[in-house]
Amino acid sequence: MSNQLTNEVKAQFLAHFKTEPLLIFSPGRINIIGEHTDYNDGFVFPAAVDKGIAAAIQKSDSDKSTAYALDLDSKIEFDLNNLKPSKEGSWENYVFGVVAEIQNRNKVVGNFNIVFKGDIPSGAGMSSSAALENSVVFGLNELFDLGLSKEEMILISQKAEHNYVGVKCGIMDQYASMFGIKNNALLLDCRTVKAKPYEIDFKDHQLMLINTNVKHSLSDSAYNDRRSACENIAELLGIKALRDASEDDLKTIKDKVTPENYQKALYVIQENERAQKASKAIEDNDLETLGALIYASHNGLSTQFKVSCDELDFLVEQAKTNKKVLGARMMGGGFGGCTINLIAKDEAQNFAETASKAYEEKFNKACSVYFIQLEDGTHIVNQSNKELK
Ligand code: GAF
Repeated sequence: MSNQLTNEVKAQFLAHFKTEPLLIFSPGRINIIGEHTDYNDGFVFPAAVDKGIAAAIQKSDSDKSTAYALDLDSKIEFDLNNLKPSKEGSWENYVFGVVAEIQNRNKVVGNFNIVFKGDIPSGAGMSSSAALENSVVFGLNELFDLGLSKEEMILISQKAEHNYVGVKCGIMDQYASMFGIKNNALLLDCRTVKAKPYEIDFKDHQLMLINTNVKHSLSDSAYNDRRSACENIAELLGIKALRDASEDDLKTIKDKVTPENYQKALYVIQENERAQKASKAIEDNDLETLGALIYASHNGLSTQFKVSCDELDFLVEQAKTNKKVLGARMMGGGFGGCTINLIAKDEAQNFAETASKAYEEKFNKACSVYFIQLEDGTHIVNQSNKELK
């Protein structure tokens, strides 16, 4: 967690609203494997990280509420009794959506002020959206004694994203951001919304992210299209979700779906198996197998599910040329953002440099490398910036 971020939002809050705020830190996430499986009721393997959103929040006596996005230097005043989604792509939809979804649960939120800032680059595929939603719902729950459990809070965050942001996301991002555990990844069963923590210590290997620094447009609509394609195939199969299908089941409807959608469903079924196999590989400390599963995941995302892009494919190909990278794949929704790499510690710096150079030569723009720590989920930060239990 960045103390600097927390200090900054606190200072800005005091300067603008002259009262002591409650400070929240809500992390972004990585995902080791299990991509686009969450909304198919399947398994995912995310972890909260040391990058996220710091928020300063407090009740207000005014008849309006205010949200201030420090990164964008954008401030908005709004009426809690008249919430509607703003235009598509507006940051305030994350805040409005959370408040509206709390209200939909017949809980009463009074006026409040919030100042927030993050250190997750937008479009990196590290869930800055879920981090923001969770910081808002967590803060409001504290301030207004709403009595919401963490499980309820993440459902509110997810609904905000569905109904105000327009992305029909699964539950992975909100879950990982809220329930993250330091030094652990969480094997989350998205049907039961229960996770098993796995301590991550790869000894002489580590995880490293490389951000393509691109986010191709239409990614939200392509995401929603993928989700409906999966749901339609589940319906054809007469099952609740693709999690319940085997490859043999899928063959029975091969002539009823397009070859493209068939491949997408096949990818989901296979990825769901890979996520579970990955947890076994981690238990056995079998990093070769884990790496191979990660490469296979990327191959499926790129050639079957079709959510990769040239920049991501290029970085994964670069990884494959280096024997010390055991696995690499695109991470998150796709169409840009980061690759996640499982790499020997003694090679990380060298690969970061060679991959960055090759990327710049190929695309004429820079990528960014992140070495991340796995951290706890959304929490209150006390005034001396020590985390409260
Ligand atoms: C995005 C979504 F928000 C998640 O729910 C998940 O589907 C992910 O893409 C793909 O695995 O981050």
